[in-house]
Amino acid sequence: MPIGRVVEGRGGFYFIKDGDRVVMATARGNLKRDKRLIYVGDIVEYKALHNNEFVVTKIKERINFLTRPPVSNIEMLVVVFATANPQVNYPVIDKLIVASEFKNIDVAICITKSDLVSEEALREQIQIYEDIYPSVAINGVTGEGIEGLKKIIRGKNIALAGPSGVGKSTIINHITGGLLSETGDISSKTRRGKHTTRHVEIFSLSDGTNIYDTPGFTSLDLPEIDITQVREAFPEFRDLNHKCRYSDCIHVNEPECAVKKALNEGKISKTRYESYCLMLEEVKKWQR
Ligand SMILES: Nc1nc2c(ncn2[C@@H]2O[C@H](COP(=O)(O)OP(=O)(O)OP(=O)(O)O)[C@@H](O)[C@H]2O)c(=O)[nH]1
Ligand SMILES: [Mg+2]
Ligand SMILES: [Zn+2]
Repeated sequence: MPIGRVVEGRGGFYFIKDGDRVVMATARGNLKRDKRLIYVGDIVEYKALHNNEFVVTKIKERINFLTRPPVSNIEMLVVVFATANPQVNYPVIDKLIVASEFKNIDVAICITKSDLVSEEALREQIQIYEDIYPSVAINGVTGEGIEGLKKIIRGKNIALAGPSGVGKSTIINHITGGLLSETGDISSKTRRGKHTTRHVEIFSLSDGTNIYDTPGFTSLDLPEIDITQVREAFPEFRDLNHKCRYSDCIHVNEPECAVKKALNEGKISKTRYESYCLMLEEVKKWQR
C-alpha cells in the first residue's frame, strides 16, 4: 500500500504527498465511521480505486498532535503574535504555549510587526519570553528577522500558530520566497484579523524544513489538564518548585513560595504569572 503525508485538507479532500507526487483523496468509510479525523501532518496509507480516485485507508500512529490548531507530527510549535494590530492577548498566547508543553512539543516565540512599536516596547515584549524559549522579532514588511527564524526551524517539522492577522502567512511567503500563502488585512472595524487562512497546509523547503500554516484564532480553551500539569508547563517555575516550602506548592497563597519570591524580585515575568493564575482558575472547573 502506498504511504504519504497529508499536506492539506479541505472540504473532505486530503492532499497526500508521496515523494514527488501529490494525490487527492477522500477518507475511506471505516475512518469516517470511527470518527477518526485525518490531520494535516498525518502519515497515511492510501490506495487507488477502480475509477482512479484515491482513498485514505489507514492513519499511521502519530508522534504527537494538537487539536487547536489541528496538526500532527510536529517537532516545534512557533507561537506567533504581533507587537500591535491586533493587540496581543497574553493569556491566549500562554495557553497555546501550555498546550504545546503538555504534549512535550518544543516551543519558539515569534513576535511580528516590529515596525509598529518603538524599540523599547519591542524589547519589553521579547524579554517576557527570551530566557524561556528561542525568540525572534520579525518585520514582515522588510523581512528583517526572517533569517533568525529560519535558523530556529531549520530541518524541522514546525507549525506556525497564533491569532488571526498577526502575519503567519506573511512569514511563509518570506521564507519560501513566493506568494504561496494567501494573506489578508486587519479589519478596521474590529481591529482583528479576518481569518484569511482557513485550512492547515504544509509548505516544504528544499532543506527538509516543513512549515505548517494554520488558521488564526481569537480565543482558546486549555486541554483537560490538572493544576499540577499547569504548574509543570511553565519552564521558568521548574527550577524553583523544589525550593518552595511545600513540595506541592501551586505558588498562589502558600507561605515561603520561591516562585512568588522570584516574582517580587522581578525574576519571573508578571505577565506570565498572571496567565498562570488565570489558567489555574480555568482548570479548577474540571475538578469540581
Ligand atoms: N506593519 C506590518 N504588517 C504586517 C507585518 N506582517 C504582516 N503584516 C500584515 O498583516 C496582515 C495580516 O497578515 P497575514 O499574514 O494574512 O496574517 P495571518 O496570521 O496569516 O492571519 P490568518 O490567516 O487570518 O490567521 C496583512 O495585511 C499583512 O500584510 C509586519 O511585520 N508589519
Ligand atoms: Mg494566514
Ligand atoms: Zn511556590
